[in-house]
Amino acid sequence: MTTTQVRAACPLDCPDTCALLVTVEDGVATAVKGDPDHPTTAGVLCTKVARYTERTYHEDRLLYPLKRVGRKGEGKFERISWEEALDTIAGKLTAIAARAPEAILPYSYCGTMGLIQGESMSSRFFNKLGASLLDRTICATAGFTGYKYTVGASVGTDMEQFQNAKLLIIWGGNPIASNLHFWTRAQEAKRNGAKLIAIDPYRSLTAEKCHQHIAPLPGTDSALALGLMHVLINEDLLDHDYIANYTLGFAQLRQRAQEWTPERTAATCGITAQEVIDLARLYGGMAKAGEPVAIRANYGVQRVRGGGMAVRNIACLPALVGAWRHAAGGMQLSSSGSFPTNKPWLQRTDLLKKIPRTINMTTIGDDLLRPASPDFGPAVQALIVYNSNPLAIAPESDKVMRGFLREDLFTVVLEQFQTDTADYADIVLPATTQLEHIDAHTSYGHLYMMANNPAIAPMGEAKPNTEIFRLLAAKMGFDDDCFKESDDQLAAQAFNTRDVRAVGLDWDALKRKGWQKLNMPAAPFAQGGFFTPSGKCEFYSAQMEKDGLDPLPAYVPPYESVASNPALAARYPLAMISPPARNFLNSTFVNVKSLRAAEGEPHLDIHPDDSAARGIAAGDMVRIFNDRGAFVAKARVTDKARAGLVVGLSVWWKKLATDGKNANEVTSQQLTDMGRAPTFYDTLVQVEKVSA
Ligand SMILES: Nc1nc2c(c(=O)[nH]1)N[C@H]1C(S)=C(S)[C@@H](COP(=O)(O)OP(=O)(O)OC[C@H]3O[C@@H](n4cnc5c(=O)[nH]c(N)nc54)[C@H](O)[C@@H]3O)O[C@H]1N2
Ligand SMILES: Nc1nc2c(c(=O)[nH]1)N[C@H]1C(S)=C(S)[C@@H](COP(=O)(O)OP(=O)(O)OC[C@H]3O[C@@H](n4cnc5c(=O)[nH]c(N)nc54)[C@H](O)[C@@H]3O)O[C@H]1N2
Ligand SMILES: [Mo]
Repeated sequence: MTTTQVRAACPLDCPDTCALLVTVEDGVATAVKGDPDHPTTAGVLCTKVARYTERTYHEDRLLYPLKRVGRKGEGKFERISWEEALDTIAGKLTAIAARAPEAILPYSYCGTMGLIQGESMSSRFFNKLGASLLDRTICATAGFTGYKYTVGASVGTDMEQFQNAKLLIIWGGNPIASNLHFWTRAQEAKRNGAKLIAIDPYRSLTAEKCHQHIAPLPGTDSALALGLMHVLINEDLLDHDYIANYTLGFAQLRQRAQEWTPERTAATCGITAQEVIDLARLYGGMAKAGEPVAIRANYGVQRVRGGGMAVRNIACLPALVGAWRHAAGGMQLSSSGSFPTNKPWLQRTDLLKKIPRTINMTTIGDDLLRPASPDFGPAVQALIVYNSNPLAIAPESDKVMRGFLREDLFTVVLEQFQTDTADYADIVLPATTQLEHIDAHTSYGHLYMMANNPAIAPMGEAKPNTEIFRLLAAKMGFDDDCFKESDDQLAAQAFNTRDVRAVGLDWDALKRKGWQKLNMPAAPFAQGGFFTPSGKCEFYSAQMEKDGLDPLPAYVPPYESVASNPALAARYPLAMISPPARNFLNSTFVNVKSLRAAEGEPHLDIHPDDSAARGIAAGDMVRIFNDRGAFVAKARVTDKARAGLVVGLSVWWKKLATDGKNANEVTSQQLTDMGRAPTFYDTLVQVEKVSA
């Protein structure tokens, strides 16, 4: 028997991007372990990825191309050859492109975060074709935009510093579930005497383990940040030197913050004024005493109407108190902006003959149902889905489903499994997993460039995304040289090695080692150097004004809440959020039996007051509904959900859920204040017991 160890990288949409060691015995991957030498992975994997071989060798893996033989959505397919599949697709796309190439739409997100199996050959293909562009907003663009206005780029505290912080505010994140290796460092900080505070409307696994939990109403974080500014300014818990040298617009901010007394803040957020005052005193007081105070801000605050502003307001706090002076202070939203990549070359944007229209992936429900019009252009006639499961993850699911049901829509799905979305395909193409293909990775939580070596041969007739688009390009007669580049050639040029942060990077060496840290200063903004137009932390943003936004930190109320929409709340009085379940990764892994067993079945956490008022007992099946739709879950009566809030951990595969539906039946397609992002956690519902 020959046994080898292959260096790989976790492809999942998670900040941790772990370095993996894959054990291969006679061509079979038998174990996936965390690389003990990689400083952030430190030999530890989450339960999901520790089971990556279970997923790879799953009996339901798609191994051959399929064509639909039943009705759309029914899930009846027949095996066909690659030749037939590619001929069918190329024929359809060529005919549609001859009339209107923009009628073709790619739909993809982060099934893999790889630079190569994500958007490289696929983008080249769609750019050459002149297909519609996809605005990839489903996750992070609200906060990204708010942070960019304020700080300039997605750069922040290095996660390898957090163990040295003395105060850690975990704001809208549940790292025990979704950022495990940060949590390891937070615990180390705790052992070193740090105080941990969670800000989350729900007592998540993480909030439960922090010293303090502050539970504001969903969508009110921008107000909470303003209230904190009020106290910091009025009690002079400021770093005047830092403000004078490295920030812009303090005088205007001071004035704005006066509007946000602790009492007004408390009333808006549904917390006490004392909580606002105490948090500000602790944060500003410790900073003033020279202690490192850090904020780990995450996605929980972004999935509401004011999601962009919430992140912007939070991002003002470290500059006010001078927390950026310490490597272990400051704030991390995402480290993605630290990586110098060659995306324009990988994606060959220069192949575009003109700039096509852009369709927002968040509003795919509406856009698939939209007829041709001068405003919109042609109706979508062909949809190519890869690295995504829109039937499960996109909001207002009933509309998404109705769009996918259109008989005149030609749908191709590249997948590893027969997902809810694959059920609606005309052609399904089998895709390889991370163990079967090559890739290069950045991270949005740490600062390492990563390489993924293939550990095993492709299963069945599965092919990497890149290869599928290469073959399609050849079928369609695209003969540019860029369609001939191999994955290894692409990966070798994925990083910009002329940039100081990646200088000296050698792809072959990276493949052997697995990872290499970016060359970056430990405290990125200790002496200013923000990436904004002014080079300062912008409390006042002229760019926001140009973009039609309030140039100062402001409160943007939710679309749907008791306070902001009483008429709607009269019918649908409960706020619903649907954050990630620990054992799933968005909708990935829901079909892995051991992980699904750990989650059980779809649940709804409901406060005892709210369940009692509705005659609901623990374990009852309940129907959660609003004007957009309904789904069923099993009630868990618990004060983890504050009164007025219900929580349905997500994202379930519909066909594996109790009633064939999931939380996205009730979420809306309304967009955030900036970044054109979804508002998954800005949803009012009513809940009733399901009669037997
Ligand atoms: N196990 C696991 N890990 C994951 C994922 C997964 O599905 N499962 N998903 C990955 C992806 S794609 C992402 S984007 C990240 C997301 O991971 P996180 O950034 O941790 O974000 P969420 O899990 O969306 O939300 C975190 C917390 O925000 C709270 N929250 C909801 N609304 C609000 C609000 O208005 N204000 C505040 N302060 N808190 C609020 C929720 O109750 C939840 O506990 O995790 C990644 N990691
Ligand atoms: N209600 C609610 N909805 C949400 C969220 C929420 O918190 N609540 N979270 C939102 C967030 S943060 C995000 S990021 C989105 C995530 O939405 P998606 O990015 O669509 O994520 P997944 O549901 O994990 O689906 C990814 C699919 O890609 C496939 N895949 C993986 N690798 C490959 C590959 O190499 N090739 C091909 N062809 N396929 C591959 C997987 O099998 C999987 O089915 O969901 C959003 N939806
Ligand atoms: Mo996400």
